[in-house]
Amino acid sequence: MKTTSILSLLAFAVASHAHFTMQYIWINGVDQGQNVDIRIPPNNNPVTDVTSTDLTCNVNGLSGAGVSTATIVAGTNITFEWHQHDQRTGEDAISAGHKGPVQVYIAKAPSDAASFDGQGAVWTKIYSSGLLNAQTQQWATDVVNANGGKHSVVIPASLPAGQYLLRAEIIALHVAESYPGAQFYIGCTQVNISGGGSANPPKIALPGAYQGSDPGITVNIYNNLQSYTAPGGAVWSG
Ligand SMILES: *[C@@H]1O[C@H](CO)[C@@H](O)[C@H](O)[C@H]1NC(C)=O
Ligand SMILES: *[C@@H]1O[C@H](CO)[C@@H](O)[C@H](O)[C@H]1NC(C)=O
Ligand SMILES: [Cu+2]
Repeated sequence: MKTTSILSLLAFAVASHAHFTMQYIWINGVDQGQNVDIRIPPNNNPVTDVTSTDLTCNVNGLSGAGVSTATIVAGTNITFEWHQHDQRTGEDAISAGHKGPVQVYIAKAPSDAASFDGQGAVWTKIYSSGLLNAQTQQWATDVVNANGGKHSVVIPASLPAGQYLLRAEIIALHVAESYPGAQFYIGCTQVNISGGGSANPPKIALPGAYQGSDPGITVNIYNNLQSYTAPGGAVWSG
């Protein structure tokens, strides 16, 4: 093969596997603006080491110094919106080759959300969507892509009032047949929840709960996969 065709193949491979970040939140359908209330990572690369503190809130995500905190009431519908680059149109929101589950976790800060590092068993899973149709191999990521990069969660009304980190996660499994391979895209937003109740939901640690050997993390999705179990356990529905 000529060098030029190798180079164009490489360029295609890079372009078709471009990465993405969580760039907007919407509160009950109202767009809050780009990167508002969000801990912004330095670039759109995924995290691949499930033991790294980058798994919590992406690279540089252990502090929210200088990041604003949204004020919401319990029961609010939060929409997360992801993009490959600093643009909302002109390309796939998340590149179509990235197949996998979409999950949302929430963790209550001991004091304010901006100073919370999210370490320890503090995270409750409130949303998970994975392999939606084994026949057509439709994944949650396909729905996010078709929906302009957006997916939503309703904050359980029974959560106690207080400040929280909300962590959205998309796991891309296109090169996950060996570990490390699965790509963790993570976006954290800071919210101050009023109203609420007195629930004490189950909690896991991130990092901590995920293992490289989890069947939802090391998996070949191109072998007629019939079912998929996302890492992190069951969804708590409030
Ligand atoms: C949350 O809001 C989005 C955007 O407005 C909407 O598409 C979605 O259906 C809502 N979800 C629920 C459960 O209300
Ligand atoms: C959080 O929201 C409550 C209720 O709206 C408000 O009283 C409180 O001042 C807020 N805290 C911060 C730090 O914004
Ligand atoms: Cu990518």
